Amino acid sequence: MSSYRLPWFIVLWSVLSPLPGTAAWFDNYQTYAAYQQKLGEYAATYPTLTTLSTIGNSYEGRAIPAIRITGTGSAEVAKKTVYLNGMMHAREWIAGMVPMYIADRLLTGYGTDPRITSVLDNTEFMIVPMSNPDGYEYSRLTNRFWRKNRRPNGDGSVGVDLNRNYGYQWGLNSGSSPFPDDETYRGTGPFSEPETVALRNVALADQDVVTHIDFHSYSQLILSPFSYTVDPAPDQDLLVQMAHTMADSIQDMHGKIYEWDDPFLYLASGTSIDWMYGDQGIYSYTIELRPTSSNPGFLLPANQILPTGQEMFPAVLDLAEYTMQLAGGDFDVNDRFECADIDRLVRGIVLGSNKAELDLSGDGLLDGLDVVDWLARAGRANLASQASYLPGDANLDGSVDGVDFNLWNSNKFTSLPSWCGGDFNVDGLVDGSDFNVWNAYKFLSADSIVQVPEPALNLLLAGLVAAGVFRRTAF
Ligand code: 0X9
Ligand code: ZN
Repeated sequence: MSSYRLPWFIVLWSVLSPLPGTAAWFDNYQTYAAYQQKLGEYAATYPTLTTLSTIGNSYEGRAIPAIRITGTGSAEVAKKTVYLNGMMHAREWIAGMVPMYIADRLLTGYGTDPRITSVLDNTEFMIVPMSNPDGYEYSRLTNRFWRKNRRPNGDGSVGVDLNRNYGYQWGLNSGSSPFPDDETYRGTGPFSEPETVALRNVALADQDVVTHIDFHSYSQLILSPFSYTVDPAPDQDLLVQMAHTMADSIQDMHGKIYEWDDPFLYLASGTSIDWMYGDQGIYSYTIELRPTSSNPGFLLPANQILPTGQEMFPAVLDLAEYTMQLAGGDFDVNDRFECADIDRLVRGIVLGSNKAELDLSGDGLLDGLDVVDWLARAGRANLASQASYLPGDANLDGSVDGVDFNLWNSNKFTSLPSWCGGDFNVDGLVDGSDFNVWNAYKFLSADSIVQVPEPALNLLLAGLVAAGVFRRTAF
C-alpha cells in the first residue's frame, strides 16, 4: 500500500521501451515471407555476427533459410556448433517462433550481456527456424492442423512426416507408418524428402556440431535419443543430466514444468534426434514446447510466444555452455579433468568416434594433437599453473614415476586403448613403445613440459603416425 508513484512518463517509457524480444514481431505468428524478411534484417543489422544461407528447397520450391550466428571475440576452445531447427511439423507454429526468438536474443545481447557474449565467442549457432515451409503455409492458409510436408504421394494423398523420414533405423513399423495417408507416413525411403536432406546436410557439412535441438509442440517435454527403441542410449546419463539442467532453467523463468526424466515418449522411428545422435554422435533433443495438453494444443495463443521464447532462451544457453565444456575436454561434464576424459579421447582416436567434441584441436582430425591439447588443458586446470601433463603420467598426478610404471606394467602386452592403463602413444596397445615413452620422461614433473614441449609432442605423434591418423568424418 505504497503511496509512491512513478512519474507518468517513466511508466510510459518502461512499457514502450524495446526490452529484449519485446518487439511486435513476437506478438503474433508470422508468415513464411515475414520469417524470410526478419532473417534478412538480422543479417543486415549484424553483418559481423551472422551468415544467412539457404540450406535447400522444399518440395514446392521454397527456400529453407538458415542463420549462422557467432561472436567476433577470441575463443578459449576450438568453436563447436549448437544446431537448432524448428517447425518440422507444420501445425506446431510456436516451434518456429522460438528459434527466431533465440536468434533475436543472441544478436541483441551480444556485446552487452556477458553470458551471451561468452557463449557466442566460444560456440556457433546454426538456426533453421522453419524446416517445413510448404506445410506451414498450407497450415496457415488452408488446413490449420496440417503436420507433414506437401509431397503428393501418388495415391491421392499428400505429405510425408519429416520426423519419420531420417535415415537411422528408418522404416520400422513400430513408430512409423508405411501408409501414405497416415500422419506418421515415413516416405518411400530414408531421406526421400528434400526438407530432411537439407536438414541432414547441415550436420554433414559442419562436422563441429556437438549439440542439437529439434523444436516441436506440444506437451512441455525434453526428449532425447533413442526414440525407435526403449533401450537407453550409450550416453543416456549425460543426455539426461543436460536435459535436467535445461528443465530447471525453464522452470526458473516462468514456473513452467518441462518433463526431462523420461526421455522416452512413444516409439517413433526415423526421427531427427535418432539420426543426429545415432549416426553423427550429436547430443540431440526434441523439445516439445507449450502447452501441456490438447486444450489449447497446437492453438497456443499468440500472447504466449514471448514467454515461451523467454523460458527457452536460458535453456539454450545452458546447452551452449555444455557444448563449450565438452569442447574443452571435460567429456563427461563433471567439472573435472580425469582418466575418464582422456581415456574417452584415446578410445575415440583408436577405435574411431563420431563425436565432434573429441577434436579438441579443431583441425577435423582425431589424432595426437588432440591428446596433446587435452594434456595441456587438463594440466592447467588441475595443476593450477602453466603446467601440462607429461607423456607417461598415467595417473595424471603431475609426475612420471613408479606408480605410472606399475600401471603400464600391470596392463602390458594387452590391447587397451587407455592412457591411464599405459597406452601413452595412443595406438591401442600397451607395449614396449609405451614403456619407452614412460622411460623418456620418468622422474620429470609436469612443470618440466615448459622446458621440453617438443620431444613430448614428437614422441606422442611418432606413435600416432605409426598407428595411422584418424579422420572423424570417415566414421
Ligand atoms: O512424434 C513426433 O514426431 C514428436 N512429437 S509431435 O507431437 N511434435 O509430433 C516426438 C518425436 C520424438 N519422439 C520420441 N522421443 N518418442
Ligand atoms: Zn512435432
